[in-house]
Amino acid sequence: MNLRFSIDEAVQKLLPVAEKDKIQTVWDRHKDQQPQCGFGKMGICCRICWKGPCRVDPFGKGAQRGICGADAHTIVARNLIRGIAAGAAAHSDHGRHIALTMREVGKGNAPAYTIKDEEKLKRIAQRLGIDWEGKSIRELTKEVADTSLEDYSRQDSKVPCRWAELTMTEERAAKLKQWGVMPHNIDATVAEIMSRTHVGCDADPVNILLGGVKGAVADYTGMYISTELSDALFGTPAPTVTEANLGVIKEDAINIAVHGHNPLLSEVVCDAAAMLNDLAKQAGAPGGFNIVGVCCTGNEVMVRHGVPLATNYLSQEMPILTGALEAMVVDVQCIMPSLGAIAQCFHTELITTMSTTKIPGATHVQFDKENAVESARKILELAVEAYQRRDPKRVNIPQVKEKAIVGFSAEAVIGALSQLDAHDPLQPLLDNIVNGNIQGICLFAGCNSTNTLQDRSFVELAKGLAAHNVLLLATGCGAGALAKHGLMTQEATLAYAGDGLKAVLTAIGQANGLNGPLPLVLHMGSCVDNTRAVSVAVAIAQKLGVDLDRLPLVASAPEAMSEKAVAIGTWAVALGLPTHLGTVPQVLGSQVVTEVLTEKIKDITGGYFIVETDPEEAAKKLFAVIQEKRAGLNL
Ligand code: MSK
Repeated sequence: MNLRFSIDEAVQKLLPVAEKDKIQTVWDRHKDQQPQCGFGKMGICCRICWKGPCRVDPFGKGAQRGICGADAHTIVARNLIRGIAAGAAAHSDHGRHIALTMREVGKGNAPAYTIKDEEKLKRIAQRLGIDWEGKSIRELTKEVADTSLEDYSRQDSKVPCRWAELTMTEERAAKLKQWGVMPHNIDATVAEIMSRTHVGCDADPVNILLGGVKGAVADYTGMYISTELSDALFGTPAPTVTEANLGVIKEDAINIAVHGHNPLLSEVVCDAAAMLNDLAKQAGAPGGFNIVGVCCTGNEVMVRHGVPLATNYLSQEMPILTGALEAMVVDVQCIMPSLGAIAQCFHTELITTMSTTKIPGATHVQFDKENAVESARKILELAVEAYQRRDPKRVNIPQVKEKAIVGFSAEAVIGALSQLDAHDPLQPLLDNIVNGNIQGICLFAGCNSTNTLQDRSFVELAKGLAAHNVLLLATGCGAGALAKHGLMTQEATLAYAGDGLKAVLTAIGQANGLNGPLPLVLHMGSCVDNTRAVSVAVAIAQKLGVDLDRLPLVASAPEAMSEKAVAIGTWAVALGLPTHLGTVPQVLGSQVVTEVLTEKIKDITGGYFIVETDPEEAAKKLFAVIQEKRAGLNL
C-alpha cells in the first residue's frame, strides 16, 4: 500500500508505525488537502492586494480579469517570479551568511572557523581578480569575503555581479547583459521583483518574466558564493565512501540528525561530536555520537566528511519515527513544521538554531558565528539528555541502507580525469563525448514532492539515461534519492551503464586506483552546489570554444517543488540548458507564460523547460535533446 507514496523501502517500513501510532505524515496531510485548488495549481489566483483574492476562470466563462484588470498572463507571471525572488533570497541569504562568517575569519573574530582549503581560497581570489601574492591568508580571506559581499551591495547598475559574470562563458555573460537580465546586486534584484510585482506595476507578462530571469541569475550568483566560499572554509569535497538511508541510524549510539542547508553549524556540530564523544559513552551509548544528515545540510557534510545521509526531503519525518533519534538539529529551508509535533510523540529534541527559523514544539539554541562552539556543545548535551528518555520498545530502525561514493566537486572530477591526462584533464572527457562513449551529460537536481511517487522518477530516469551512455551528475535531494537507491556505487555502473559509459567510468576509476569504475551517478553536493556542474560545463564549453547551449547537456528536476527549485530551473534555462520538470509548474493558466517557458525562450537563451511527468518518456525526451545537441556539433 505504501508503494503509492514512496519507492523507498525504509519509508515503506515506517509508515505502518506512523499509522499505528496515529502520527500524521506528509502523505496523510497531502491526502487531507485533496482536491487541491485548481486555480492555485494553474497559477491564476492573485492574492497580491486586499481587493482580492481574485481568480481567472480558465474555461473562459467566468471572470477573465482580476478587480484591478490584471489578466491571467499577468497574474501567472507575477506569481511565478515572486517564487523566483523567494528562491533567490533563500540561496543568497545562505551565501551572505557564509561570506559574513568568512569576513570575520579574516578579521580574526570567528575562532570556531579557519580556512581549510587555502588553495581554493587562492583560486577564488584569482577568479575574482584579487592579487593574492604577498598577502597573508587572513588578509586574503577578508578581501575575498568583502569582494563577494559587494555582489549584495553594489549600487552601480552597469557593473554586473562578479560571481555571475566571471563564472560563465564570456558569450553567455554578454548575452545576459544584452537581454538586461544580468544582475548588479543580488538584494536589489530580489527587491526589484517584489517592487515590480506590487499592485499596479509591471503588467506585461513577458517583461515580468524577464525580471524573473534576472532574479534567477541573482539566485545563481548567491549559490555560487555559497558553494565556493564554503569550500574555502570547510574544504573542497573529494570522493569518499559512505552510506545512505535510515539504516545509518545506530541503536547503540546517540543519534543526531543535521537538517536544513547551511553548513556553518553542522560543521561545528560534527567537530564537537568527535571531540566530545566520551560524553555519549559516559551516558551509556557505546556507539558514541552518531551524526547523520537530512536534506541539504546532510549533503554538505556528506560530500565533505562522509557523514551518512539518513534521508532526503520528503521522508524527513521518518528519522524521528525510528524512535532512536535523540536530536534533529535544523538550520534553514526545507524543514517541515510538522517535525515539532512528531518529535513530541517521541523523546527526540527538535532543535532550531536560527532566529529566522523557529518551529512550535522545538527547543531553540541560538547559533551565531561568535558562539558556534558553545551552541554545538549545548546541542550535544540536549541529545545526551534525550537519550536517557529513549524508550527501547519504540526503537524501530529499518535495516535499509546503501553504500554511496560521494564528493565529486568540480575539482574532484578534474582531479580524477587528470590521472588519465595530467596536462589536459578535460581532453579525455571531450574525446569520449566526441567518440560517443559519452553521449551527453545530465544534471539531476531538486527536491521531492508528494505529487509524485517519492524517488521513483530519479531512479528510473537515471537508469534510462545511463543505459544510453549519458554521464550523470546529481545534487540536493535528487542526489539523496539516487544515493538511497544504490546508484552511487561501482556496482550500479556495472549493472546499468551502457557499454561506452561503463568503459569511460572504468578507465577513470582504474586510473585512480579504485579497482573498478567510478559510481554511476556523481554526487556533487547540496542544492546550492548545482554551480559545481556549471563550472564543469563552462570548462568544457570554453575548451570547445562554444557557448553552453551548444553542449549535449541537460538538467532534470523530476520532483521540483520549492521556490528555490523554480529559481534554479530558470537560471539553468537562462544559461542555455534544456531543463526537465517532472512535476507540473503552476503556470498552465497562462498560455503566454507556458509558451514562453517551454518554447519561445529557446530562441533567446537556447534553454527551455520540458515538462514530462512520466520518467520513461522524460528519459526519451532528454536523450532526444542530447542527440539534437550532438548533431548541432556535428557529432
Ligand atoms: S533540500 S530545495 S527539497 S533539493 Fe536542498 Fe532538497 Fe529541494 Fe530542499
